[in-house]
Amino acid sequence: MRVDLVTIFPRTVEALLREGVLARAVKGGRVVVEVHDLREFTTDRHRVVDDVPFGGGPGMVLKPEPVFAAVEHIGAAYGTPDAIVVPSPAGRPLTHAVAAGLSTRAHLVLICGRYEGIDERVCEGLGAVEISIGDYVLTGGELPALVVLDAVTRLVPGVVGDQDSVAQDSHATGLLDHPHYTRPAEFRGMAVPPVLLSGHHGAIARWRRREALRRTLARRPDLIERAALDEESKAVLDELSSEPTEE
Ligand code: J9T
Repeated sequence: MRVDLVTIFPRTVEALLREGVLARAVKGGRVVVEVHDLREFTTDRHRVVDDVPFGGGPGMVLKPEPVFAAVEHIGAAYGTPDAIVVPSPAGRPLTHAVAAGLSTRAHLVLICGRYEGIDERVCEGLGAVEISIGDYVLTGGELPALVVLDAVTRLVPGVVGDQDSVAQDSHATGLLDHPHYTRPAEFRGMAVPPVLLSGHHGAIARWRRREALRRTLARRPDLIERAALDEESKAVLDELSSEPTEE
């Protein structure tokens, strides 16, 4: 996968890309990321990338010309991208399904906005899709662009060593993940649930499913409504619904 990221903070983004799983993916050669400085695509002496909004109001809007120039430069050098993503609080929510869809594309462009927003003609004229990482506003598109990049690249085969762990993650299954424990078996008076020490794989699998359902019911009941549950999970859920909740 090739990812071109356009930002007015190329050095900050590059520093963040040098660490962690993302860095390993990049080093392993499965994902190639190039960071582009939006100001390089301005034509005026002051390298201005924003302007006041038509119609008035607070804040500044990212101008369309440098963004189009950056995307055209990327297209000329590396071919037309398969998707152009603009992180925006007004976008469609980033979900596992959205990340999985993007992870099958060979070439992505991420455009980081600042200010109040990006001129609407970027999305209209470039066919860019706006994606939100949650119901809150940030000061810039760099962190959400890296969130999108992280969520997408870890689904690219070979980026995360153990694909089984990726398949069982929270949200990949449609439910929140069950709790995890490691040694010691008792820590500061808190014991690991005995079933996990039993070596009984069937019982462990049932406990994990029950705890995943318990958490999802308590924290994200909206996910329960959408999850495709088998009959056994539905029966467990009925039991849990009549138990007092702790969370
Ligand atoms: C400037 O970008 C944002 O504030 C942003 C982007 C993506 N998702 C959000 N929830 C916010």
